Amino acid sequence: MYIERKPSLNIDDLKQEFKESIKHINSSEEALDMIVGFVALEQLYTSALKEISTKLDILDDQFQQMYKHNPIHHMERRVKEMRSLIKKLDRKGYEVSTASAKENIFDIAGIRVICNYFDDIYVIENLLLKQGDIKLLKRKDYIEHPKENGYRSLHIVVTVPVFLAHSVETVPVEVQIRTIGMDMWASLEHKIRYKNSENTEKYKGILKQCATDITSVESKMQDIHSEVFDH
Ligand code: 0O2
Repeated sequence: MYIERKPSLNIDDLKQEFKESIKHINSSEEALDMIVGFVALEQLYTSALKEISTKLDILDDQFQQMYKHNPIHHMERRVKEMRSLIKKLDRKGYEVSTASAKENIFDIAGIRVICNYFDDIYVIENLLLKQGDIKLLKRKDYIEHPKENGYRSLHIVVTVPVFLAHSVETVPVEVQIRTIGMDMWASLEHKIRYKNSENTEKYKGILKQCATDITSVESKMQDIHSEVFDH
């Protein structure tokens, strides 16, 4: 099952909001070129997400067939909205252009893989990275090294070739792999942080405790599952 977040676009709002960061654009023709470029970029990264999703679906299906177990509970995927992409380029001091976005931003296409058990995370990672057309660009293991606030998840950025009518593009996709418990924690923490910074401080301690409790429950569940079903 996929949960897909669709980007929305309003050109007048964008012009107003990003007056400063796109002031190097002199004519409406150049502005139009940039918008067309960003739309093409969205199409390209959507295609890369489809390629990665299909690979993960196939692995999950084969696991079910071989071991009667689905490592993947569900997946969520999204292409970064143009507004967030421009904001990120701006925040990091990069030029606001499609060429700069392609060169500098690695999470334009993002897929979150929610696994049933802890071990499934590394099974999925290994099987994906073994594929000949997949290259690993970046890896951050926030499970082995959780963040100070309690955040846990495995992040990898991989490239996948996308075959177009007249060219082949190598496109980066950020894959976040985590368990159901880690996902539940991250969703609540993200919601609180984006809604209100006062609450972020207020719930910091309890959230960190929740992260520890979730880890403990999930590792007990993993042990039971391994004892009963691994042979
Ligand atoms: P969204 O809406 O999820 O896309 P960069 O990606 O360049 O900003 P970096 O250091 O490579 O920087 O990023 P990192 O550490 O790989 O993490 C980026 C994404 O991981 C975030 O995306 C979140 O989705 C998730 N993440 C990282 N830390 C936390 C955390 O403490 N709590 C939660 N809930 N999620 C986290 P964005 O950009 O925030 O937004």
